[in-house]
Amino acid sequence: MPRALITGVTGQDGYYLSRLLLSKGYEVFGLVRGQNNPKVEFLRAELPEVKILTGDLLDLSSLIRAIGSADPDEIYNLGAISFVAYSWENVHLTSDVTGKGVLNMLEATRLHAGDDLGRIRFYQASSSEMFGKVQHIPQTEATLLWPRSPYGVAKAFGHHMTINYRESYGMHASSGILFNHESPLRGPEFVTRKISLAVARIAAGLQDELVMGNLEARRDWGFAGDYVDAMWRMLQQPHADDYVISTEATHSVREFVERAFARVGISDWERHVTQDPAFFRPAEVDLLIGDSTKARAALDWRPSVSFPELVDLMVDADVDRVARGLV
Ligand code: GDR
Repeated sequence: MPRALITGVTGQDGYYLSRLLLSKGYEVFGLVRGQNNPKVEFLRAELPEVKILTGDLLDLSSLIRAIGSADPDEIYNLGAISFVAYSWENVHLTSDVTGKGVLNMLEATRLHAGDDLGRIRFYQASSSEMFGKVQHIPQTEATLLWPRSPYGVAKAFGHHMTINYRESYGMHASSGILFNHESPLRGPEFVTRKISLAVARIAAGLQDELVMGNLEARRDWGFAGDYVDAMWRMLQQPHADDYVISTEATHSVREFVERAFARVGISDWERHVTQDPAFFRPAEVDLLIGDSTKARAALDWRPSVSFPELVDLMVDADVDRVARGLV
């Protein structure tokens, strides 16, 4: 039975990846920080087979201990402070967790693997946010990184450190440059879930207004369930590498809002939407669209959920939650 260790297991991707690996017969270990994370209870209830270990990306010795007890064949480093807007307010913490945390995981993996460095396969969750002020459209693995947020800078550090461990030590360390990926499990601070939740509540008469930031930003949005499959495929390759994972379509936040309201039968959506400078960012990533040709060819991967399907499935899930009195 292959063994996998997932950091950030209580996040959206941690859930979908755990489910995927369990369905493939893996023994899955999930790293959580501390005792009081309410999302651990959700994971325990939904996927009780996942074995919970404690450790902190900031604490190298805790990571060495966790890797020692899981003794994994594959490590998926999904743990990070992942909300971009928050990263300006917590620059050092974001740099430490999202950036140096990757180094700690790579180092703990290297120390555990000993002489046989190729025996543990390592996945780093890199991000399209690293492209920032985009230098090429669409973005590929070779596009220059020009991050536009402390989060993006920290992810770029982790990305280059992963490549360096691969090249310096021969580790099987791959970096997935994942574009935005969403699901009904997305946290409500991210724009897609903020919209789907508000639209469901407005449709039910529970609230009247959706307060937004920049409606013109464009993103390449896919479904998280598809993207964790790409992570797994990367680690099944004979050689580690870097891959862009994207749908190759871009849409504005405005289009997301419009489609979400349409799903609940509201056409005069402007009546419900206002904008507040508080939700604008000090520096914006205006346009993301990924070229995932390499992943599609080498990993035989492609997304299965289109933009309108994604909006609809998220809105439907929140309409259902509202009907059940959960949100
Ligand atoms: P992003 O995701 O920063 O792309 O990072 P987010 O959903 O937060 O923002 C997307 C775009 O929407 C604009 N926007 C708003 N965003 C939020 N959160 N709230 C608003 O009210 C709002 N109004 C407009 C933003 O300005 C932005 O342009 C996500 C995260 O999952 C990262 O961890 C990941 O690395 C990248 O995707 C790929």
